[in-house]
Amino acid sequence: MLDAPRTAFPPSFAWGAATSAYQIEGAVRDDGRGPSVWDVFAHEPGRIRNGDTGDVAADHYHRYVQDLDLMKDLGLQSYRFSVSWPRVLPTGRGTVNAKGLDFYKRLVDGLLARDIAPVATLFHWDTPQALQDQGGWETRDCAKWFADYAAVMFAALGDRVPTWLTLNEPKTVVDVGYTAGTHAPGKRDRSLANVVGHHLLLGHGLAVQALRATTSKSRIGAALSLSPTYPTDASAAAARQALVTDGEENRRWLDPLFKGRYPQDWLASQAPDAPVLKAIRDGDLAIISAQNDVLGVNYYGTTHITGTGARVFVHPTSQATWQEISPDGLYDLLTRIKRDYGDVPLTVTENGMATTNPMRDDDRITFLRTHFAAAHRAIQSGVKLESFHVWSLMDNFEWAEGYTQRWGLVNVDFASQRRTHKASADWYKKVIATNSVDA
Ligand code: GCO
Repeated sequence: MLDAPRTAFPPSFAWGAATSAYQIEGAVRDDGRGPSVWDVFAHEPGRIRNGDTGDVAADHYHRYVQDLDLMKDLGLQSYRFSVSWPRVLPTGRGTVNAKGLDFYKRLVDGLLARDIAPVATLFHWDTPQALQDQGGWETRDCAKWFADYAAVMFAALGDRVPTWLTLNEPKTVVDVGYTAGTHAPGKRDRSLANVVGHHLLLGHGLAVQALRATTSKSRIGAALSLSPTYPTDASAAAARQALVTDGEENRRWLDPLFKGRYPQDWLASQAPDAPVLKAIRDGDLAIISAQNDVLGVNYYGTTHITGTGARVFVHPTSQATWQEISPDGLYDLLTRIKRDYGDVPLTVTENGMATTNPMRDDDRITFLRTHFAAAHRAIQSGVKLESFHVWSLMDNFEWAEGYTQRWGLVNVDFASQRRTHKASADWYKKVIATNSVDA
């Protein structure tokens, strides 16, 4: 039997996978690491499903060499990880913890030795608890503290990490950490949340400045979670409501970064005395919109909005019930970014699904195949998409869901810490080896 025809990607395209520090590292008290908001939050009763924590997670801190070999075996060309801020700076600022920093030096060296490009995220939600005790991102100072930490990382690894990402999904911190309260730090205050959102963006801008102040030739940008938003019908009301949601989901993050302003309709929707309006100071947006070299796109699915502003699902979901699976949405999103925000080089920094099939995850294969095909169509349409990182390399601590949702290409048996390729890992290995996807 002949093999199915395959869709070839450009020769320079890089295939990767993504993880984040708190979700995989464990070793939360090793070698002088300080606590983050997630350590504290996960240990509060009732916060995480089954009382799970990231104390051990996938024990990657101790098993990183084995994990590097796993990546090499898959053929990964790019690996997106995050740095635990309190591992490097146990109280968030001041004295550097050499042992913590050394872990990331060894990780990066190990990647480079295996010809895997490191993509380092500086903030994947694990604010040092010592800074949270002083208000964390609620205070404007946190943007500066973050840039100082970023400068430490650039001094240590600036040249060896070709791509830096400042923030991962500021939207999730705002919507889930500060509004729904189901992520750390577990607050429920929308007006405070929006202040946090502004300070996160300011931290991004100051970190970009910090990189430019070094001799590093590395590139830098942010990783945003974006969701194309559609009205459910042709009515004017649905169009209006979808625009409001698009403002929250997408434009309030993209416009400051790429246009140097918040969307007018989003600003107008804030109460006249909303604290965020005072938090935005003269000059902030110039800092926030300083030229980005790259944009990381975390894409999980679409959002459909009715004329009354309700979200409805018109496509299937996954075990993660917030996820509406639509590969076409990825095409729409990538082409929209090019159309509305210019030709910034893009990387998919996360895309994947949770499945309940621990090993024979054919649903994940279908998911990835169709999303890779959508990415390919976007490239054909002229989008500068350079690389794709599957979320996730391996099963890990899925935040409030603990270990109940498995997002990995590689299965982790959390009792023995044994790693085993799922069907999707073997399938992805062939994608990478052939730089093509079976149609
Ligand atoms: C994200 C999170 C990941 C999640 C993944 C699945 O950036 O959304 O970075 O940490 O695990 O999205 O929910």
